[in-house]
Amino acid sequence: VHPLGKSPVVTDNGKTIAESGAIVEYVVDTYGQGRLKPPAGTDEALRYTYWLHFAEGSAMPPFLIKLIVDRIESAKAPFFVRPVAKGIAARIRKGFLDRQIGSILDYIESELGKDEWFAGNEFSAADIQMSFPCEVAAMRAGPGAARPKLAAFVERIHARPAYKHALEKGGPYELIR
Ligand SMILES: N[C@@H](CCC(=O)N[C@@H](CS)C(=O)NCC(=O)O)C(=O)O
Repeated sequence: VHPLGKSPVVTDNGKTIAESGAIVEYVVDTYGQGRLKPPAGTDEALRYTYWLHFAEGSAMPPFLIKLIVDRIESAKAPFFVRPVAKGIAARIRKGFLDRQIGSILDYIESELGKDEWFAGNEFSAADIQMSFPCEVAAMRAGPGAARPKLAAFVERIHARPAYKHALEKGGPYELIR
């Protein structure tokens, strides 16, 4: 098990690998047989690497901060602390978070307008890695969201037989609101 106790972690051939991006790269390199990754040296390969890192490096952190800020706001606290906590949470949200999340989602929406998938018109492991932040975003935005391309991307991911197979094997999961 990983020392930080986080998921996902996989063990394969005596090697234990943590960090979703590293796991995806390991699986693609070990079992992909050239699939799920654009050929080296192409523009698509550059986009592939970019989105593979963007998912956990840039897209997820603001959502994590939002989760913490939401928790601070709803945490049990003595009555005289509560307004202070709420005030701080509101300032972080208004002064920073809403804008950050909004611009990341607008950016993803416009990028998804270029091609069917993140690294071009072929499905790749970058889409697998981006599916999690997009799913979080779509869930928070709710149905009929203002970002239809992002919502459609999540639907395309969910419709893939491999995604359904993974759910059958691993069981359903629930995202924290
Ligand atoms: N950047 C890491 C994030 C790992 C992570 O934070 N995983 C969450 C679940 S999605 C977790 O294990 N949280 C439990 C904890 O932090 O104790 C990755 O991509 O693998």
